Amino acid sequence: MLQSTSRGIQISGAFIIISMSSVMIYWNSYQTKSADITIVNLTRQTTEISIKTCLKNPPSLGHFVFHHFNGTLEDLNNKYQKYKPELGGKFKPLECQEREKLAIIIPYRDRQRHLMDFLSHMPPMLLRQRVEFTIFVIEQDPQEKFNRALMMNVGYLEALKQDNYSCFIFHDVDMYPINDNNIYKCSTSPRHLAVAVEKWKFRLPFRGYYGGVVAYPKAVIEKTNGFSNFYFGWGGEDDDLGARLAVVGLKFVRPAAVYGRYATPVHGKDKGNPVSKDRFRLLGNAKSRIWYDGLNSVVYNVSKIEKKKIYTHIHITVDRQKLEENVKLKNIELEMQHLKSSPINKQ
Ligand code: UD2
Ligand code: MN
Repeated sequence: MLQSTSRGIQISGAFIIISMSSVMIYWNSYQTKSADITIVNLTRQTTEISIKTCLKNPPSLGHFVFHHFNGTLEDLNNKYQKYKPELGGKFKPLECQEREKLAIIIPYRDRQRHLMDFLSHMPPMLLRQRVEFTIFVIEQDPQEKFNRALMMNVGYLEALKQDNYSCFIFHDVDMYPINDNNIYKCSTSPRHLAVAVEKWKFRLPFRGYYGGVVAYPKAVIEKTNGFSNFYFGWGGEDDDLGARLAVVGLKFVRPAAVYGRYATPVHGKDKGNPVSKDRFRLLGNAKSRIWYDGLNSVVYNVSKIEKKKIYTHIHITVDRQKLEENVKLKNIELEMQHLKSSPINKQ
């Protein structure tokens, strides 16, 4: 027999209390009733079960199609109302409780059409996957050349000011997964999800390609000191990720190509994001910069945080000169510490 009460469900003598974090079964020796709440006096025997925890292999459609979206943000707000997202766009699966909190970080500038497509395409898939997530759009103001990896650092730091996210997916705004077995959750290793991208004829362009979409658990981001702050303009910053991981002894893992499929609209180069002339030079010493060029030296200014109904939009200004000075200072500071702690100086 299954009987609902205001606090729980009674099943032939066993009482299940549904709490936020777990489901506890208490085998009761006797019960009393107070007001409309059943109070259960418990024996010592308690068993924790996980029927409320989301499954690792949620129901899936497999292949699902990307459609361009022609509506407005208001249309999407209405469409997603049934999922009851918290302000700022924190979505939780309705059927179960997910342990991992995912922040999707989108480096962004002036791609309204792509953003609307992203916001239309992603939440239904993520909710089918039973992911608890928030989308953070990190918009770099127009003064300086676009810096994708810097926006990733900012997104990580700013998301953590909002909640204790444990998994971070750094995502191009113009990439749309088309197989929902490509699960948007973290493992202990960093994951490169964009394995078969339309733009690259659904093949990896080269083995060490880490563009588009990557998933990092928090511990890995801390280990690599986030991402480099130096890649202004297009290119290089994705290759830099691989170099950082190699320094800390980690490698990307990937889903099977049949899952990691993405639709990509054709687009030109953006005005504020010319091909970086420095990228090969920067890649040349990427491994030695990891300790001082990253989360521990990033400088930026938050000009506005907009908590929208279905996502959070953060506006950032970057003073390139200040940033580069700070990174250099961090290098000097670390070298001084290193010298101080070297055996010769300790004598
Ligand atoms: C490739 C990679 C991308 C990145 C880039 C080099 C793929 C599928 N993607 O993308 O991950 O490594 O090369 O930087 O291979 N953006 C804006 N506004 C701008 C410029 C960029 O929002 O003005 C953002 C946006 O999220 C975009 C991303 O940066 O998706 C990458 O820029 P892109 O789309 O111009 O570069 P693309 O397609 O060559
Ligand atoms: Mn693109």
